[in-house]
Amino acid sequence: MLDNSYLEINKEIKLGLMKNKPIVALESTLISHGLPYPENINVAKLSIDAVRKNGSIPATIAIIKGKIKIGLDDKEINILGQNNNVHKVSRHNLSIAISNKHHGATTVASSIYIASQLGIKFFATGGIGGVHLGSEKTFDVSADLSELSRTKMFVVCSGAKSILDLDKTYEKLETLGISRIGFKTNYMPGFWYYQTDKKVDFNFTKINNLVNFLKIHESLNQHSSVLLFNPIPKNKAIEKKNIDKWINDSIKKAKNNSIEGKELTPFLIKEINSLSKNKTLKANMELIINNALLAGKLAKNYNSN
Ligand code: PSU
Ligand code: MN
Repeated sequence: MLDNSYLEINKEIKLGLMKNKPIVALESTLISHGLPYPENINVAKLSIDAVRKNGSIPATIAIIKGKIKIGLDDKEINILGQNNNVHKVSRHNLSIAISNKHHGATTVASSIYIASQLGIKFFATGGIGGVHLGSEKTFDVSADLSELSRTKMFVVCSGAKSILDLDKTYEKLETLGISRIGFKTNYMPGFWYYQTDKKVDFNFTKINNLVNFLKIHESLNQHSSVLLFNPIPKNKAIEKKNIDKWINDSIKKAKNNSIEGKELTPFLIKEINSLSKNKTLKANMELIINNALLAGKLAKNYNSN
């Protein structure tokens, strides 16, 4: 269990956990390192509203002055959105952030680790991390994947981020025992674009059937998370061929500037937002909020079934 002395859970969530209310955890790296200011603050608040709108309790996770916070107030969201000293915190540097009393934005990996320790079942993000292009040389594979295989969460996302090697990411998910479930899609989504050519393990078209499946996964006591793919709405999606060009150009720039490790994902996203004249930024915002909505709905249904 997590040591209480490093943990601050807000009242509503604490009560919700005690009374077994539906709760959806949200991450904070997308606030501090995935989206620019002030869009990041808007998305953080709109995702919270989206979870609430569908009858669940939102639980955004972050580290503020070395404390793990579950449920953030406006002041804390502002710190994450505006302060330049917010570290990107995954599993490998979680304890470091706490011992140095840093501000930290938690990635999918560290957020689901913390959420699952607390008994929260549902989580929403935009796109998960995965296997990077050129990983055969760099070995750069997001800790999101290994963490998904160690936790038991239901994770709503629009696939893995388009900048990644999505074919390899898809295979790696299977290797790690992580179910790739579509909600109203036969193919794994491509984050900013509607779909890849990778088939989902199953496509559920009805919330009730999906919730029944999640209950079965839970009762089999499989110690791995389920990925629930919710594609970006078709009319908001960007064409893959446009995205591919922006990705190639931004990867070249990253190489020329020796950007690697945890800086790589935020750098590429920022570059592509600028190359696309913020079309990707708009798409990113849409899909994050759309995923929070679905997670809120699923958590609520899961609890009342
Ligand atoms: N989803 C988004 N934008 C983001 C991220 C997800 O729409 O910025 C973040 C998540 O926090 C994810 C992280 O865990 O990017 C992956 O980073 P890396 O590739 O360094 O593991
Ligand atoms: Mn990485």
